[in-house]
Amino acid sequence: MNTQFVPIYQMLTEETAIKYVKDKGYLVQSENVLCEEIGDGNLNLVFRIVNEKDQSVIVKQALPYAKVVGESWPLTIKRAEIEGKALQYFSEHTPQFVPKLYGTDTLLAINVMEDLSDYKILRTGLMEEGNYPDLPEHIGEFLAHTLFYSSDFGLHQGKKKERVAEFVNPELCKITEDLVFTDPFYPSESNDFELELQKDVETIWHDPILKLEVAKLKRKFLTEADCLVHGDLHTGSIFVTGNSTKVIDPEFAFYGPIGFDIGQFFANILLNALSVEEELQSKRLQIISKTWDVFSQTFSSLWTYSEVEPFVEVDAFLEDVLKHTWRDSLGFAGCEIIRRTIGLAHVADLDSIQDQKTRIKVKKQALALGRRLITQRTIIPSPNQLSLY
Ligand code: SR1
Ligand code: MG
Repeated sequence: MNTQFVPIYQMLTEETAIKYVKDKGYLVQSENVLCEEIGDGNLNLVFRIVNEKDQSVIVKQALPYAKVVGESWPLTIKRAEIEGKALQYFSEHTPQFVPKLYGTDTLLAINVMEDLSDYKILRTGLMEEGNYPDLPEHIGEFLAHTLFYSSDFGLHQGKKKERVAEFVNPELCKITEDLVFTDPFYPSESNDFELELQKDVETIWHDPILKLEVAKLKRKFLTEADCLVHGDLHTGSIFVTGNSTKVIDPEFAFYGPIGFDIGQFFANILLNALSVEEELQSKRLQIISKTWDVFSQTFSSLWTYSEVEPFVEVDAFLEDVLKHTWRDSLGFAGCEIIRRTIGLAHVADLDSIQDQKTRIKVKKQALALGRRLITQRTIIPSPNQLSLY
C-alpha cells in the first residue's frame, strides 16, 4: 500500500521548531542551535532560533486559539497566512519598515522572519522614557505609502477588489468589533477594570451621546473598505532602535477605514503620554503632530501622481479626504484609549503605574480623553489643537 505523508497542523515546541528550521534550510549552519520561545503577545508562539555562527531567525506560529484566554476561545490559524501576505505587501512599498519575511507555511500557520533582537518594542522604549526622533517620519511614511497604494487612489479597481477578497479576515475583525467598539461600552463579561472606576465606566455605558458616536465609528470599521490596514498598530506592534523602525504583527490586516491604523497609533502614544512626567508629555504629543504632518504630506505627494483616479485633479478633494481621515483617526483613537483602560486587553503604560491612586487618576484621565476624542473629533481641526486634558 502506498502510504502518503499527510502533514497536519501541530503546535511547535522548541525542539520541533529547531527541526523545522533545519529541515527547511532556513539556517545554513545548524549543527548547534539554540531555541527559545519568546512570545509575550496575546495570540501566538514566537521562537527565536540561533546557530553557532550567531545567525538567527524568528519562527512565529499562530495557535488555534487566543493564547491570552486559552483553548476556550478558538481562533482561525488562517491569520498566519494573512500576516505573511500583509508583510509581503508592506515590503513591496516600504521594505525598510518591516522585518524580512523568509517564508510562510499556511498548513502549520508559520511565518519565518528576520530576527529583530537588537530592536526594542516601542511600548517598552517609551515606558523607559526613550526618545525616538525618527519614529514620526518612519510611521508617517509607512502609513502614507501602504494606505495610499492599497486604496482606489493608488491601485486599479479590479486589482483592489481582488485584494479586498484576499484580505477578508472575519475572525480577527470580530475581535476588534467586540473588544474595541462594543464590549467597553456595555456591561460585558470581557471588560476588566478596577472597582474605583465603576462610576466612570457606568457613565460611559449610559452616555447616549458618546454611544451614538461610537456606533458611527464601529459602522465605519465594519463597512469602509478604503485601504489595506495593519489592523492592530499599537506600540507593541512596532520595533525600534535609535534610527530604525519596523512594523510587525499584521495578523489583523484587512480592508478597512483609512484612519484606523493612524488612530490606533495615536491612541497608544497618548496612553503613554498620560503615564509619563509632564516634561515628556509635550514630546509625546509632538510624535502625533509630526506623524500626521509626514503622513499628510507624503499622502498628498503620492496623490499628485495618481494614475488611477481621474477625480484627484478636483480642487479640494484631497483636502476633504485628509480632513475626514484626521477626524476618523481621532474617533478610532478614542475607542482604543477607552478599551485599553477598561476592556479585556490593557496596556502596560497604565497598568504598571505602581501607586494605586495615581493609576486610578491616570485611568480616569484616559477615559475622559477617549470620550473627548470620540465626541469632539469634528471640532479638533489639527494636531496643534490636540491636548491630553
Ligand atoms: C484576544 S486578542 C486581544 C488583543 O490583542 C491583540 O493584539 C489585539 O489588540 C486584540 O484586541
Ligand atoms: Mg499582535
